[in-house]
Amino acid sequence: MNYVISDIHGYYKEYLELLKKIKFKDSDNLYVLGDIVDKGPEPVKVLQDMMLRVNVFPLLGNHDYSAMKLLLAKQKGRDGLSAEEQMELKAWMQDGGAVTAKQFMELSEEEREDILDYMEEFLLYGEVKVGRGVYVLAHAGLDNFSPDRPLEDYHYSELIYHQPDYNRVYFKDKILVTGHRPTFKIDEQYRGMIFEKNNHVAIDCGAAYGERLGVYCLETGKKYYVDIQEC
Ligand SMILES: [Mn+2]
Repeated sequence: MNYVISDIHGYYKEYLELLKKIKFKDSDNLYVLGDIVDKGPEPVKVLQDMMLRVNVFPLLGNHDYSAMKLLLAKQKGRDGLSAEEQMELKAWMQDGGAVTAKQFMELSEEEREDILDYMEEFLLYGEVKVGRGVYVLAHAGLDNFSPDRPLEDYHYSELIYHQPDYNRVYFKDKILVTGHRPTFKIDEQYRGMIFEKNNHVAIDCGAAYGERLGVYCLETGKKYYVDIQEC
C-alpha cells in the first residue's frame, strides 16, 4: 500500500502510533509531504526515524526548507550569518524553529551532518499511480498552475508556500494531495479530518494546532487518525 502523511511537526509519538495503526510494513510506502520539523516536541527524532526507513519518501515543506537552510549555514561554521540570514533565523525561531534548532545542536557532529545530507535529498513533488488513479503530491502549491505545465518545471518556492485553491479542480484526471493548510482552515467541518473534494485530498489535520495527525491510503482512500496529546 501507498500512504501519505503531512505536517508531522515533531509529533514523534503520534507519528509512531499512526505507523502502528496502519501496520506499516517493508512492502508499503509512506510519502511524507513536508513540515516534518518545528513546533511540536520531537522534530529531530521524527527525522532520525524516517532516515532509517528505505520505504519512507520525504517531500520538502517550508519549515523543512528554513530549517535546512539555516542549520546548514550554522553547521558550515562560518563566522556569522549575513544580515538577511539573521532576519530569517529570527523569523524561523519564532515560527516554531527553536525546538528544532535546540535538538539539532544537541547532536554529535556526525549526526548533524547525516540529518542535513538527508534533508538535502528531499523531493519537491511526487506522482504515484495506483489502481484507482494517479496522485500528484506536494507540500503546498501549485503556484502559477497550468494543467500543461510539467511538474519538474515548478520552482521550489511555487510548491512549498502557496496554498492551493480547494474549490478549483487542478487536474481532471489526477488527484492533488497537499498538506500545509490545516483542514479546519479550509472548512471548519473538516477540523482534525482529511479533506476530500474537487480532485483534492488535503491531509494536514492540524497536529501543530493540537488537533490530529492523519494518514491517507492511496489504494483504498481509507483515513487513519491519531489525536495529539499535548504534554
Ligand atoms: Mn507548510
